Amino acid sequence: MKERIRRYILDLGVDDVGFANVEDYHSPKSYAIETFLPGAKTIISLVFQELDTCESPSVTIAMNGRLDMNYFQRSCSYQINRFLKKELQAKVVDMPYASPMELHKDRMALGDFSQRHAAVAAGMGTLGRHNLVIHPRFGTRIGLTALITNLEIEPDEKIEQDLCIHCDLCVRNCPGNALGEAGKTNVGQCVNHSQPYGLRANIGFWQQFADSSPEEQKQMFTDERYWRLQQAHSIGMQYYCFNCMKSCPVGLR
Ligand code: B12
Ligand code: SF4
Ligand code: SF4
Repeated sequence: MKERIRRYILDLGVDDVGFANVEDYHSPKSYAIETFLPGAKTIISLVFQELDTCESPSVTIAMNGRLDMNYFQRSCSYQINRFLKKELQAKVVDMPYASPMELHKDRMALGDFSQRHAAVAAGMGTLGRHNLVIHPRFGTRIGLTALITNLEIEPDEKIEQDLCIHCDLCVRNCPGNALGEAGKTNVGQCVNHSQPYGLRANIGFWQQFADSSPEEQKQMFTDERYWRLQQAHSIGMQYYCFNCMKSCPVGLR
């Protein structure tokens, strides 16, 4: 059964797949797996290579490549879910790449489910100095997603070797100095650079709007800042920085 599932997934064009027993998923800050699927037994972790667009000096092109990957990844998740249900009568849920996520005041920038912890548990890589998962063949330039099922599938072995070569290029190339402390990403400093038109900027805009005269408010709508906020909002999350991904030399050929 496991090989049949693996073959189906790889034939879709997914770059790699690993299986983990739900008991081997240890992400203290995310919700218990049972809250997503009662009776869950296995996590299926999917790896998608990030396009070379992430290297583009144009952040628009970099983000466009990310969106291409996201659309493909969503389509694969849907097809795999349908396959497992139709062919193996399984219960399956697809776990979000990033959003949607439950939003609570006491859970700032926390996913309901941690794709990184799932990938590490499923033998898809190890954590690097940049706090991202490094895949043995593709390095850091990967996107992660997962499905959870009630099928019992033999887990893959975890990778024991440290794939990070500790060159510190990610730390030095972070424009926000968000990786200064090992094992911890400074979320505020990262967000300022990677999502300059995200929720924080949106709140700032509307606060200023509320304090402005009617004439100033009119001008605010003709400002590039407002247009960028609108575009970022329509995309969902528009990233302006990919430096920690693109500066990591592991897996580059
Ligand atoms: C919220 C979020 C963010 C937030 C906050 C991140 C954060 N607090 O860690 C912000 C906006 C800052 C962010 C930034 C980025 N993100 Co982000 N993000 C997420 C998201 C949606 C949730 C992450 C989360 O909940 N983290 C909080 C909890 C789980 O973290 P934690 O328990 O505190 O874990 C930390 C520690 O526990 C520690 N740790 C200690 N021991 C261990 C052991 C193991 C096994 C692990 C895994 C971790 C770990 O490392 C962790 C990182 O600080 C995930 C998708 C998902 N649902 O998983 C993507 C995700 C992590 N992001 C991703 C990426 C690529 C980015 C960016 C490069 C932006 C971009 N251009 O795409 C930057 C990189 C920042 C960095 N170097 O850390 C990818 C990572 C791919 C990979 N190769 O690993 C993910 C998995 C999206 C995806 N589906 O592919 N992100
Ligand atoms: S995405 Fe950019 S700002 Fe955020 S940690 Fe990576 S390099 Fe730093
Ligand atoms: S850039 Fe160097 S230090 Fe950073 S994660 Fe990659 S190998 Fe490790």
